[in-house]
Amino acid sequence: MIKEKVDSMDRIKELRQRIDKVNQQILKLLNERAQIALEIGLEKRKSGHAMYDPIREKEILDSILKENQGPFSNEVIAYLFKEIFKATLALQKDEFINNLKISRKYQNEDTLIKIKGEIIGGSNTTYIFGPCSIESVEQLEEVAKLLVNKGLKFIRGGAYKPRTSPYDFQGLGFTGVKIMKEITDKYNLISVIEVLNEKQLEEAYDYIDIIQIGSRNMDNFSLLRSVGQTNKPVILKRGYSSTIEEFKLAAEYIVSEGNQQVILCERGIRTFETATRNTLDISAIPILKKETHLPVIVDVSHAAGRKDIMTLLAKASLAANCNGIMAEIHPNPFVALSDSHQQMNFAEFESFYQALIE
Ligand SMILES: [Mn+2]
Repeated sequence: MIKEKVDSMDRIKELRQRIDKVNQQILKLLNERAQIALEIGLEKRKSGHAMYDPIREKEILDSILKENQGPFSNEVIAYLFKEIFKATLALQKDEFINNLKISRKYQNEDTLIKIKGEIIGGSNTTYIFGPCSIESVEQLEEVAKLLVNKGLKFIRGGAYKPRTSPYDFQGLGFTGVKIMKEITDKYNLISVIEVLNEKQLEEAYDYIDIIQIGSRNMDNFSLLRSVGQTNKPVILKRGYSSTIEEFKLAAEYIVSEGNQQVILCERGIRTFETATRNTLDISAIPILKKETHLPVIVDVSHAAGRKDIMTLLAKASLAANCNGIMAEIHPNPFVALSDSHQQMNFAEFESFYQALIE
């Protein structure tokens, strides 16, 4: 009896050792398979083939099941292999995303953008305020004085306005750019101006400090490539109907051309909600910060489209670890030529800004 027990124990021990060995082999083969799949993925991407090929997957599965002699049933084998296929596809995707130049895996340290003695990114909080549109020297100068009084360095203002209707005010164009240059020179400020196309980029380039690519142009890939070939920082706004991955790939367009000075700007996305102009995607902030090394700022004006909740949205964004806040202010929003309802007047701005810095 005792002898039998000892024999059985020995037998189990021996079988377990064989299992251990087979596990090692499966592990090795799984990773060998994954490695080959990664190479296939790379070739597919280069040649423009789709990553997921259901017909090929079915062919593989059929040929495997044909060879199946059990004891596992075909159903179980099919299930196990489908899990392997799924994991492989996810791996191919991860590998691609992690190899992007904007990826945190590609570069672990935060990208710091240095401009006129200021640093955007890292542990810095950057505040960028100004009118929706530049309307006159007087208007922009009033805003500039307010900012200088607060020790703020950045001023935004639209010269080329992407408006929903072609009959709305389209901005002062190059005249607006020159007004901005005059004011930033006079008050030693740093300007942010949006350009909508290559022609405007060329025309305005020497006059502006930071180039903005607006939400409607996030997937204007030729414009992205063009700003990627410049030497100036770029604020890239998220397309209002773009996923985080599409947003990251748009930034990659710029960085892939050699310009790493990209600031990502979350500005709300279009959802079914109508209480706000857009829905501010707070979760995009920690995700972008985690997955990329680029600074992330938040435009609270366009996200909400209403002033009454702007302070709390900005606070929430800062709590989510963003690198800066952008908002629209105007000396007299009632008569503003664009976005009049969402721009803060100076009194509103006072309490807004105070709430953020205290
Ligand atoms: Mn605006």
